[in-house]
Amino acid sequence: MPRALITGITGQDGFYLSRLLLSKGYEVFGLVRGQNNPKIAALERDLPGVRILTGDLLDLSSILRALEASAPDEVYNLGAISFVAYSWENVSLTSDVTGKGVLNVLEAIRLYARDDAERVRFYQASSSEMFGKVQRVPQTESTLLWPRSPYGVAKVYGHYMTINYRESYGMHASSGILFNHESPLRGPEFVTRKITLAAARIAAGKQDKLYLGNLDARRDWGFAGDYVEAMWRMLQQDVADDYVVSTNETHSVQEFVERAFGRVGIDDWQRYVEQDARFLRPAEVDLLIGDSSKAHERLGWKPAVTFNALVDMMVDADVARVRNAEA
Ligand code: NAP
Ligand code: G4F
Repeated sequence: MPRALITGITGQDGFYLSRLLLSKGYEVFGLVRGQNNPKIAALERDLPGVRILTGDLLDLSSILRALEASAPDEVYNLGAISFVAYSWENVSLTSDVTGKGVLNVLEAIRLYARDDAERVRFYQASSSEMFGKVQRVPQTESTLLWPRSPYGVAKVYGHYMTINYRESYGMHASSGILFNHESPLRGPEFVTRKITLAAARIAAGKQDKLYLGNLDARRDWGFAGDYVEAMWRMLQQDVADDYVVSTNETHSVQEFVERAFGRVGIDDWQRYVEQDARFLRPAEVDLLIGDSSKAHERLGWKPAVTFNALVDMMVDADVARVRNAEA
């Protein structure tokens, strides 16, 4: 039975990846931080097969202990401070967790694996946010990185550190450059879930307005359930590499709003949506659109869920939550 250790298991991708690996017969270990983290109960309820280990990306020795306890064949580093807007308010913490945390995991694996560096395969959750002020459209694995947020800068550090450990020590370390991916489990601070939750609540008469920042920003949005399959496929390759994972389509925040409100029967969404300067960013990433040909050709991966199906799935889940008085 293969064994996997996942950091960030309490997050959106942690759920979908655990479920995928459990369905493939893996023994799955999840690193959870903090004392009595309330998310542990939800994890035990939703993914009863997962074995929980405590540790923090800021603490190399805790990662080393987790490696010794789980003896993994594969490590997926999904843990991060992942909310871009928050990264300007907590620059140093974001750099430590989202950037240096990657080094801590790589170094812990190197120390743990000793003279057999390839023994533990490593996945780094890199991000299209690294392209920032995009230098080429669409973005590929070789597009110049130009991050526009402290989060993006930290992810660039983690990306290059992953490549450096692969080149320096022969580690099987891959970096997945994933474009935005969403699901009904997306945190409500991210724009997609903020919109779908508001649409459901407004339709039910529980909310009056939705306040948003830049409606013109464009993203390449896919479904998280599809994207974790690409992570796993990367670690099944004989040779580690870096891959863009995207739908190769771009849509504006406004298009997302239109579709979400239309799904709950509201065509005049302009009556409910207002721009609020609090949600504008010091530096914006205006346009993201990926070219995932390499993942398609080498991993045999392509996304199944379309933009419209994704919006509808998220709206329907929030309508059900509102109906059940969960939101
Ligand atoms: P998420 O839902 O925000 O989950 C982040 C996870 O990181 C949570 O489990 C969180 O734990 C954990 N974490 C935070 N600080 C930590 C620390 N100091 N030590 C250990 N764990 C810590 O993120 P996601 O959407 O699943 O994304 C997964 C990864 O992919 C992240 O690295 C993200 O930056 C990256 N990524 C995401 C996207 C996307 O569109 N979703 C795109 C590209 C890359 P708590 O629950 O305890 O806070
Ligand atoms: O949903 P967002 O906060 O996601 P963002 O910044 O693109 O980051 C997400 O995707 C990255 C991959 O490219 C990940 F690495 C990262 O961890 C995260 O998962 O914002 C999307 C867009 C932005 O342009 C933002 O300015 O929506 C715009 N937006 C407009 N109004 C808003 C709002 N974003 C948020 N969160 N809240 C608003 O009210």
